[in-house]
Amino acid sequence: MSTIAANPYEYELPSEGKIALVIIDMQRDFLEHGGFGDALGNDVMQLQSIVPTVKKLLETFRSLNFPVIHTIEAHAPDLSDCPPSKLNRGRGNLKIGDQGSMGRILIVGEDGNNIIPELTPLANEIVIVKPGKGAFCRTNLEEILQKENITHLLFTGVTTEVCVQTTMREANDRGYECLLIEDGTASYFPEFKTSTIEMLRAQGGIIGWTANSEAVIAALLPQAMAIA
Ligand code: C5J
Repeated sequence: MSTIAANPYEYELPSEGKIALVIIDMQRDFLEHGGFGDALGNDVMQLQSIVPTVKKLLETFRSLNFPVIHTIEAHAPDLSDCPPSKLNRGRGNLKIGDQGSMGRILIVGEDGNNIIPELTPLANEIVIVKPGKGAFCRTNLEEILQKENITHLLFTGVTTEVCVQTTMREANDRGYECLLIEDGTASYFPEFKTSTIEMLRAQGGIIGWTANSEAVIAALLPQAMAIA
């Protein structure tokens, strides 16, 4: 049985099901000036540092022909999928649906809603457009995972304590074996990232595991040799 060196203990790679890389919300809205993150008063540069690591993980999964799932937080142009509780929260200088420098904030199809160019999905990769923080809420993600026989999920993306953590908790409750890649996730608040990592893996891995990208890649590459 192959394992990833992880915390709180080794993470076993699946012998029957499949493992997928989940890249949460690496979209311009959160990583660039003029988007939703910026409108809420955050320093978007905090999130840029993980781009090379996520790209390396993405390239590793692509080289192995393993499934990749990208998510995008987005709403319909008429905001019919955006509850008032979300729309009216935050009190930033722009609200969801307002016109910003990259188009309407957090609206599907607008420039700011695109995944950053370095991580643009390939045609065969799964893209989940989600109106909530969690990727299972009002999407067909669970159906896709079942259909593809995906049982193990490795999480990257932004922001650690909001959409990444919410999705990992949703996945854990649905029975998926979840691991958060520590250097593949970022927050506008570094201390929130640290706390999230600690709370997810506490109590013997109550929500799942954490590991760094080097350990993940080191464990996966021999799989490529086995496949070849
Ligand atoms: C937020 C996200 N922070 N992707 N979204 O609103 O974490």
